[in-house]
Amino acid sequence: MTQLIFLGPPGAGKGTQSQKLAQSLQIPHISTGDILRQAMKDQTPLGVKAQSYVDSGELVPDELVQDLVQERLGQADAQSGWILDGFPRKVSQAEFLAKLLETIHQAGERVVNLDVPDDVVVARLLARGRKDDSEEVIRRRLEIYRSETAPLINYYRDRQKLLTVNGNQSPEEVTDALHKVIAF
Ligand code: B4P
Repeated sequence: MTQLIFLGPPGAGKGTQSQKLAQSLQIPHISTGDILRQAMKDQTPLGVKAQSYVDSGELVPDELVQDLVQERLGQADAQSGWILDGFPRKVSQAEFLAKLLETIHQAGERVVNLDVPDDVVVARLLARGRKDDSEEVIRRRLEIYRSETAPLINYYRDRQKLLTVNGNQSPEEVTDALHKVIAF
C-alpha cells in the first residue's frame, strides 16, 4: 500500500507532483490546501473559519485541518493508499497523524521532501498569482515554513521515513526523480 506525504516550502511543486503521482498510482490525492480553498469558495463553516488564516499566509488551527484529514483518511477510497499534500505542516500535526495511522493500522508512510531554494519558490508563486500569492503573504508563508514546517525534515529523517528529491528542475525531471526514489 502506497502512503506518501509531500513536504516542501510553498511553491515547491507539492501540488503539481503529488497530483500527477496520485493519478499514475490510482490512489487519492489529499491536499489540505485544495480542501480549504473549496470550503472557502462554498462558504462552509470550515471555509468561513479558515479564510482569514489562508488569506494572510498563517496556518489554519490544527483542530480544523486535523479533523478534515481524519475524516478523509477514513473514507473507503483511502483504504488502499493515499498521497497527503500539505499535511502535516508542523510537528504537532505530524504527531497527530502518527497516532491516527497507528489507530487505523496504516503505519507504512514515507515522506518526500521537495528541495527548492527560496528565490525560486518566490518567483514561481509570483508567476502563479493565486489570491494568497502576493509578495507580502508569500514572505509570511516562507517564514512559517522555516519555523514550523522545516523541523519536520529532521523529524521524519530521525524516523527513517524521509526521501529527498531535487525540486529545482523541470516538472518532468522532478517526476522522473520522484518515481526513482519511491521505487525503492
Ligand atoms: P497549499 O495549497 O498547500 O499551498 P502551497 O504550499 O503554495 O502549494 P504547493 O507547494 O503545492 O504549490 P505548487 O508547488 O504546486 O496551502 C495554502 C494555505 O492553506 C497555507 O498557506 C495555509 O494557510 C493553509 N493550509 C494548508 N494545509 C495546512 C495545514 N496542514 N495546516 C494549517 N494550514 C494549512 O505550485 C506552485 C507553482 O509552481 C505553480 O504555479 C506550478 O505550476 C509551479 N511549479 C511547480 N513545479 C515547478 C517546476 N518544477 N518548475 C517550475 N515551476 C513549477
